Formats: sequence, C-alpha cells, structure tokens
Amino acid sequence: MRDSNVNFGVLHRTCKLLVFFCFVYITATLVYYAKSVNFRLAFVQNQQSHVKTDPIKLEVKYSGALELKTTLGSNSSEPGPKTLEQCPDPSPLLVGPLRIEFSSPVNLDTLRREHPELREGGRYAPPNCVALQRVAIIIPFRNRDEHLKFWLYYLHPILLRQQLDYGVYIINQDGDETFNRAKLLNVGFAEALKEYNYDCFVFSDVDLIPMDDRNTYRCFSQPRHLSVSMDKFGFRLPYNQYFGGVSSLSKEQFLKINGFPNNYWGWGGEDDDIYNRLSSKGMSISRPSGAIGKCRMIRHERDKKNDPNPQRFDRIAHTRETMLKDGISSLSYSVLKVEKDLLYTKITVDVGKRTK
Ligand SMILES: [Mn+2]
Repeated sequence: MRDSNVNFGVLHRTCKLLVFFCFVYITATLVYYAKSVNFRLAFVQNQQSHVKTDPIKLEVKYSGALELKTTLGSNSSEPGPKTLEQCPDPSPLLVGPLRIEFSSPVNLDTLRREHPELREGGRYAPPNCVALQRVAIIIPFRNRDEHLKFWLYYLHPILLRQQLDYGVYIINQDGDETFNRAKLLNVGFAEALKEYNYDCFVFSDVDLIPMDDRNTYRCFSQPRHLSVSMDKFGFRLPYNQYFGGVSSLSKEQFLKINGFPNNYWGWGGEDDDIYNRLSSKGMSISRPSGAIGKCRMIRHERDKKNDPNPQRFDRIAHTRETMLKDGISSLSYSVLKVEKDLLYTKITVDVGKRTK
C-alpha cells in the first residue's frame, strides 16, 4: 500500500515536469516562428525596394546587369539576389557531344519560338548570373543563306548553354568583287564594338558547326583555335600552324596584332597571315582537345568570286613588315545596311575593290 503511494507521487511529479517542458518547448517554437516571419517580410520588402528604387547601382557595376534589371522588374514578386554572381566555369548546362547533321532542312521559326530569351540582333545574356565574357561572334558572309540557317539552328542553343553574354554578327560583303574574308572580320570587330563593350571576339566561318558544347566559344589567355578537328580533314589538324575555320581573340590580343590583313582577296592565306601576326607578337595558339574540338563542315562547292588567291604565298612571307601598316588601323569600308533579326545582326558592307 505504502509502496504504491510513493509510486503515485513520483508519477505525479514526473507528469508535472513533462507538462512544464512541453509548455517551454511550444513557447520557444512560437517565439522563433514569429521572429522568422517578421524577418522574411522585412527581407522581401527590402529586396523589392531595391529592385524599384536602386537601378543605378546595377548599372554602374556592369552594363550587362542593366538589361537584367528589366527581366527582374517584370517579375518583381520573386525576390532575386541584389547583385548577381559570376556564372560558373564551366557552365553546368553543358551536355557534351552533339549530333550534327545537314540532311534535313531546319526551321528557324521554331528556334525563335523556343527561345524567347533571345533579344533582337541575336543577343543574349544569362539572367541569373554575370557571364564570364562578353562575346561577339563574327561571321564573314555572302550568299550562303542555307548554311547560315544551319549555323543559327545549331549554335544558338549551344551558346545559350555556354551561358555567354553574346551577340551574332553576320558581315555581308556587298557587290561581286572577290571575297575578302579577313577584311570582313575586321569590319565585324569594329561594328560590334560600336554596339556593346565586347571583350572577346569569335571569328567563325558560316559552314562550321561544333560537335561538342564543351568547346566554349570564348577567349583564353592565348589566342584560341576552336575548329581543331574538322570532319573535312579527317578530324585532325591539317598542319600545326593552322588557324582557319573558327578562332577567338580577346580585344587586347586582336589590337596587339593590329587586327587582320585587309588585302587578301580570294580564298586562302589570310589565316596564315593571322598566325604570323600572333607568333611575331610572341603569342601562342591555345586549343581544345581533339575530341572536344570536333566539328562538321557543310559540304559545298567553291563559291564564285572566291578563287584561290595567287598572291597569298608572297603576302604570307612578308606579314612582319606589312602588319603594322595593314590592319584594323588602316581599315576603311562603308556600311550599306543593318538588319536586326531575333537570331542575328546582319551588316551589309562595301569593302571596296582590290587594288592589284
Ligand atoms: Mn567552307
């Protein structure tokens, strides 16, 4: 009898203690919850007021972020970070090897519909991070609309995944004078810079498509040759100094060599001249691995008015003497037309006539 009384007393005290702890626990939880709600409200208000009243801060830091503000503004219920971080390198969106084929025609309207994030002129910048580089892609062009369609169809999704702040410039040679690839590239450099503060330039033939999106269309500490294993050459470099097809130079690297030659009319040689310019300034060529640098060329006949340039060997032999006089510093041309599409900016230019 006595024993059970004692037991009952112990049980009673234990229960009281338990109820007390439960009370403390619930009170503490309620207090913390109230605090966190308050904090979250204040945070959201703070963020919204920044988006609304503080656009200048973003603008001063980085002109690319200004465009970003408009996307944030249209969606201001979603509290975004105040200043964006740099995009990760490499981009986490890359998928690796790609299937590239040219047997069936491609539809650019589908591409336009599927990528509303593209802006007029073939421009894009990632919305959630600051791109590592501002890249102008320059394509020398004349009468190759079929190739351009494939290029746009394949390249835009790749460039989007590479999270670049980029623009696509088609530099169209007017008239029927012999084609001048390198001069068109110079024009592209000059025209793109008038539009935006690009820090990297990718120079690409219209008929070359990378087969792996890890081959990032950006610049490196040395000039980059991107089309290192073309199907046309059995997926190998034709020779060690080869710099044709697709290459990239930072603004600084480009200016250091006075840009490209203006006097290579017709097919061939200008890429070797560019190589000579780079090596004479002590630069070397950086390249992706043969596997990542695979690319396909759209098969085609030699264009009319782009016959092999007979003067090319003589010119290449004298690059070192001519490069200071002939280049971006001596460039002259006139712009005849600028067309803005969602997928590209097309600039038609008069590059003049060959002198001899
Ligand atoms: Mn070609």
